[in-house]
Amino acid sequence: MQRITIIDSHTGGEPTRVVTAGGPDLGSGSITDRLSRFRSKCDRFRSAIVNEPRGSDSMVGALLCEPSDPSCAMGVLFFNNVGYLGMCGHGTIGLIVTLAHLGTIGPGDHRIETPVGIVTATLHRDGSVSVANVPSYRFLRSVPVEVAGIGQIHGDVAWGGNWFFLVENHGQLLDRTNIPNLIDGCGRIRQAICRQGHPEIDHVELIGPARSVGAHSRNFVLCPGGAFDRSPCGTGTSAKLACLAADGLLGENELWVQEGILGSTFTGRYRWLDRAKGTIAPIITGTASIIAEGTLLLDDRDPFCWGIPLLNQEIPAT
Ligand code: PYC
Repeated sequence: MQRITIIDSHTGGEPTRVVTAGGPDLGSGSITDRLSRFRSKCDRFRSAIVNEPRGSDSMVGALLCEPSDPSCAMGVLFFNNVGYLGMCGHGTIGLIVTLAHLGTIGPGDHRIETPVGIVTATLHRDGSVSVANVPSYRFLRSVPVEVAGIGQIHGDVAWGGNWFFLVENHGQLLDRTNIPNLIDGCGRIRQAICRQGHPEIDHVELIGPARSVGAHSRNFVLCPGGAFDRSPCGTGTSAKLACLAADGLLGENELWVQEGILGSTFTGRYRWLDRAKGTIAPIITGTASIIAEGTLLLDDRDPFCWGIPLLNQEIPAT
């Protein structure tokens, strides 16, 4: 019987499961070396930790590792029901709140190595967390895509630590009662944009008007494994900020309150890194709540010991 200790939290409704002991030993080397070892040699641990029967399609796992960059306090690998995420904004907020809960860290800045770059997470005295994310940018503006059952739509391709296709003219109601249609529509959009030569896009983000006072827009984000983000998506909000900056619709350090499909919010702002190239440094602020402490038991005699993956989903190429 193998034992893996975990702490679960949620960030605006989106779950994060931090492995605190018993995870796979990924050896040494760069964080990308360890990610490739996780993927090629220990992938069944990923599935066992986040998939049913111990987890769910929306669960994001976080495995801490020694940073290879000595300026970082830790390294982290994020994973989900079908594979690995370059970065995860809600997961970083959940990780920091988890480490504060354990007493491992206190208020202040914490540099964290991820496979797509270093981020700095600041734990504030009120318990909220700001994540200075990796450099983000819009790659393509208003790309036309012919989507089966929907017709032609236009969207922006942008990087915020993961690849996003952001769509405004989708004609869908961004309401939780419409979630099955939103999942179906975003799945079709992702298929169409991937077939059109952008297989790197693993998240689709629909944008619409905000509902709550003080928010600037609402989104719905479909994640690579077919689950939707319950939070406003930290990397998706970073991609959105890059598009707003490129269009001149949001100034440096102006606040942007992004609402997710459940109404929970992240507050974003940015500063320019390279105005000519359209590259920004986004900062996303949110809160997380601890919801469980536990031990996962892995018994090889259990036919579902290594989780029940969604068989119809492709593993993204991250
Ligand atoms: O918050 O960046 C995020 C995220 C990515 C996938 C799920 N959440």
